[in-house]
Amino acid sequence: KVAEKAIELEHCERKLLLKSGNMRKMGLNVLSPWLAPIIWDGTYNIDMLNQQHNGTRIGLFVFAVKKYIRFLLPFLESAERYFMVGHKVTYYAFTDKVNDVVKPKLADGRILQIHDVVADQRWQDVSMRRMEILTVFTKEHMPKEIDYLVCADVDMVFNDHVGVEILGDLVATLHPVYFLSEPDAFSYERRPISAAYIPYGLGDFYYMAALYGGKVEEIYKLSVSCQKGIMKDKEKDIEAAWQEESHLNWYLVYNKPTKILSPEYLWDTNLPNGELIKKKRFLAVHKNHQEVRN
Ligand code: 2GW
Ligand code: MN
Repeated sequence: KVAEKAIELEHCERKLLLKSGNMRKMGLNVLSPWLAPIIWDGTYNIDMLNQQHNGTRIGLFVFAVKKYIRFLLPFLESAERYFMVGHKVTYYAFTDKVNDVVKPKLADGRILQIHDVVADQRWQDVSMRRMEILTVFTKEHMPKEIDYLVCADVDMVFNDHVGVEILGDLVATLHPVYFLSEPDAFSYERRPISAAYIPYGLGDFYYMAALYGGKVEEIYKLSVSCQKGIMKDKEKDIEAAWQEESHLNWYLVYNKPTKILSPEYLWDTNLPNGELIKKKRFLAVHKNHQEVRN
């Protein structure tokens, strides 16, 4: 009875906190509760950071299988304009149609690697396959080739500066739909049977899997953990609500990111609250879901 009362009180207190609006504005802060910077326009000095990152090698990991191959060229061309301009960049592009890849013109110091990958039947498996590939490449190839790795969805274009301000040990991006939401409204996996389960009351932000990154070693650990979770769920014949995004969010509850990117770094012009987002640096390409997914 006493314990029940305590839980009830705690619940009321949480509700009050949420009502006061403090929590709701979390996604507009410039520091997380554990003091990780949240990167917005004006929170960094790009000239100083560029100097600090003189010589830094950056990888950009992207998957383009089946019909999504059409997004690859615009993605890469926009990256040439806006992504880590002036730095050493290696693109790691994975596709099932290596011979169909049209290569963009690359600036000096930038390399495009194209790798063959199986095309899974189910789109959910395509999306999750990225984690398995990451476990291999962050262990075997990338450690000697790059210092930091950035992982991105391909159905996106760079639309403004995205530079070394996004580099850190472990970096994740606020989901543009949830940055003003209360934590209990986040679309975490809520079934205890899943390895990605996050109970109500836990979790700080809802991150989108369309952009995250970090030191190669950190992405290795992250991908191994997520891949394990995906396989555990498969053995039980279940799948997390948002595939690897759910597992990514689980990992980041227990391994806090050292840097967080604001929705400037993941936006969709169809979304509300766009007036809060001064720079729209990385934009979702509007697609015909029916056509592109079948
Ligand atoms: C095909 C049919 C339905 C959905 C995806 C695909 C598909 C995805 C595909 O045929 N080929 C392919 O290369 N992909 C890759 O998976 C591609 O890199 C794409 O950007 C990524 C994720 O799929 P996408 O972009 O259609 O999913 P979104 O935009 O709804 O993304 C969020 O949710 C996903 C999980 O459901 C992922 O976590 C993703 O990272 C999230 O941004
Ligand atoms: Mn996407």
